[in-house]
Amino acid sequence: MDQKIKNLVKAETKRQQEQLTLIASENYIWPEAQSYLASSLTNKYSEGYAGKRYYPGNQIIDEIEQLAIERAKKLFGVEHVNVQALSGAQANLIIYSALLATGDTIMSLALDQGGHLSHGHSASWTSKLYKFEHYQLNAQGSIDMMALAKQAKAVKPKLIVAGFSAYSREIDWASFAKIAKSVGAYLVADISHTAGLIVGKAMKSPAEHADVIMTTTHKSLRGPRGALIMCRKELAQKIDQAVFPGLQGGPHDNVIASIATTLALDTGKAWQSYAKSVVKNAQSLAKALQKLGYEIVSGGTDSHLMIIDLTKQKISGKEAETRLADIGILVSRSTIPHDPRPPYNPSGIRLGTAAVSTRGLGVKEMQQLASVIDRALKNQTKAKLRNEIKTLAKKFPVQLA
Ligand code: DSN
Repeated sequence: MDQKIKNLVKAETKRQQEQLTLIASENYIWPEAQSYLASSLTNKYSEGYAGKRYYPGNQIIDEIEQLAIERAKKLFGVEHVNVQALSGAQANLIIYSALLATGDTIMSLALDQGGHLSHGHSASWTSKLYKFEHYQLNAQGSIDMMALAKQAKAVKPKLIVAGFSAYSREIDWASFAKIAKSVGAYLVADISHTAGLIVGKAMKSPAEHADVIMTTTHKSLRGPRGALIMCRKELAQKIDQAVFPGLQGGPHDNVIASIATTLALDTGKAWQSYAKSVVKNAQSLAKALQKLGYEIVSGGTDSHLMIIDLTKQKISGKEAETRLADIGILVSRSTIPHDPRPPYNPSGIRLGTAAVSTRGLGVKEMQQLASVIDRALKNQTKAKLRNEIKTLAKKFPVQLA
């Protein structure tokens, strides 16, 4: 037995139990879905797709992958699904490579406005392969659709990415589709953050508007770390070939089984009520923080997340992240629109309620969290606040393996 690793995993499990994560991209995997990650499926090689593999012994793997695909198709209301992409950043590169030639123009939201690294940030390989033109948020922190339409006409992109990592509002999928169509561009919806809320009917779906939809599976969906690429039938072959053999080798079959189970669990009234509680909690937390004098980018949220602009408080995002982590609340530093500070030490923090809602915290606890956050940012006694968070976490245990 590797006692060192065993003890470290035990310590991490205890940390997760005793702290509260408001990191918007984190959640707790369904315990049953987690169990399949450690199954015999991890031993198998299965390059290719059901019925056409490059290794023998894949009849059962075929059935598992087909189940994951069928469940995703039904849940998201899409025509074709690839379940093999290993992560979100990888999946985005796969999509670009499937639909574009290198050097083609992509329009997306820049990282400092809420986009993702793989949406063409200069540090991401995506920006070396494609030409990115970033659209902007307006002064209120929402997407300026009029400006976007004008820009699209001017730069004539081949692809437009909508769907973000640090943007709290509903996305006008129909207008995005109209703009993309008007310039002959593909519309790609990156719903990595909000997929669980969309299938829980707490947010609008891009299914009838986007050419391709990408989501990671470990955020609001509560699955293992992985990704789904969904598209219209006509694009299926391009996408599948870009995954394998284009950019990946053997799929992680243990993860695919775990994704299949996750998709079965993310259904029905119970899931819808979870999704609603995530949004309700985010809105309550945002309101409570506003009452305490904090500025929320765009004035609120329609989703699980919010960005707090700490300029007025004269605390950097990194400093706020440290102060809160010190008392057992995890948030992530975040740029604010048109941030004068760099991404490593930006002007804001991003908070999300998916994980705390999984633990069962509700509106009442959001008021308490807002008050603790305020007191921590005002540097009140850490020991007392740490204790308050530990007690709250203990009251809402989460099933961890
Ligand atoms: N790291 C994820 C997030 O926090 O949004 C995206 O990759």
